[in-house]
Amino acid sequence: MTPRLRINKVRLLERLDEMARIGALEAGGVSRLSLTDPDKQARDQLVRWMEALNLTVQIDRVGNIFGIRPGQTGSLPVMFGSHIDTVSVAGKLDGTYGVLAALECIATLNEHNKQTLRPLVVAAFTNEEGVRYASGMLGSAVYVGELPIEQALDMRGVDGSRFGDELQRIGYAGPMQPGAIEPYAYLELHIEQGPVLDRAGQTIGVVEGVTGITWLEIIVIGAANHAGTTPMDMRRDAGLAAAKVITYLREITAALGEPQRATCGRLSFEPNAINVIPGRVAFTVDLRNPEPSDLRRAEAMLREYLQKVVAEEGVKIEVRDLEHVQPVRFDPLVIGAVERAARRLGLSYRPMISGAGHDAQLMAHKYPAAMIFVPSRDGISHNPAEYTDPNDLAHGANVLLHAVLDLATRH
Ligand code: HGY
Ligand code: MN
Ligand code: MN
Repeated sequence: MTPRLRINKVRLLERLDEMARIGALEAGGVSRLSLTDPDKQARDQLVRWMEALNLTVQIDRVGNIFGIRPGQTGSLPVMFGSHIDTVSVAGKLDGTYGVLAALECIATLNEHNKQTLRPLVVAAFTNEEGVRYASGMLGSAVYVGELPIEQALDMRGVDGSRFGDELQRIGYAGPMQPGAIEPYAYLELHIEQGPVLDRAGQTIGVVEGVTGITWLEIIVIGAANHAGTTPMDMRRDAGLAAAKVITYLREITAALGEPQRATCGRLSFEPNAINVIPGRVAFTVDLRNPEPSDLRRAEAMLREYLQKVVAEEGVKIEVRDLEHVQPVRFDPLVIGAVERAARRLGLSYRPMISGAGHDAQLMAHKYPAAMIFVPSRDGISHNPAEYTDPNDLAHGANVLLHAVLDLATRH
């Protein structure tokens, strides 16, 4: 075990800055929705960096990108990475940090000419965020066989585009069968995106599991009508009905208590005119809980309340299931490698459960996996104000390096 090995912080920060210039927004932050041109540019940049590090690059049929470094044996590889697509107005760290830190680990091993027993594979999964194609963690879900490839390729984006066509357009419809590389273990380094480490003043999150996620789209059908002439008792106001449901989300979280979360993130009115009662409203609900039975209860409470609103407001309501991701508990062997690395590096650490979804959550459904967190200042993420102290970025990358070495040097 080469305990003194450390990543090169300056090189990591330079790559992060270079990647943040791709899809940079005037007002700050980045926007690289999956399969858009900025996503393509970021993918091209990643592939160039992988090739410069002598990694063999493989692309699979849903655009997942893998950089392979041979081991001294042909045993199952240690895979580590994350995603480089972003939400619509993002910071520069969510996902990208985990992929670029993985590259930095490879660069460090190369320059010290350090071989590992097991091959190493750096991974970047397609469409983790699910903002354009509303099935988050799509690339990893296909990878572990939970989402059929054809269903993924036929998926329609919020902009009406077809996933498979966009993948072809940007040149990332690869030949490799998703799942062709079976990892011995999968590790993902990620910013926490919440306030726990920052508040506790601790450096490393040894992530032991990830919350469950339910994404729904709710369509309310009422009757567009005149805002002035229509008496209040004659309305079928889809806007008011939607507002009641969105407000009810707080009653669900109050009833279930922490760590139940409920969010309406996307809403559209039709015809969206100041003097017309909305005839149709579409909005999303994001429910989260690490306890499967509580997540089911939250969803049941919501569906029951929808019936109440239908009766009260004389509207019709349709519910579209966008995504149901099971909560996971990670593998003790991989968690142990993370904890040993943090301890050896003399870093403060704590066990945690992730409130954000991650590709590691899908990978854990099939392979031993775990995650490493570093603090997010004020717990902010999915926002250009997302920030992690550069020293913490380096600490996280060193924990990744040593956890990978721990796993890659064992039979
Ligand atoms: O939504 C999530 O939790 C993740 O950021 N995709
Ligand atoms: Mn992420
Ligand atoms: Mn995210």
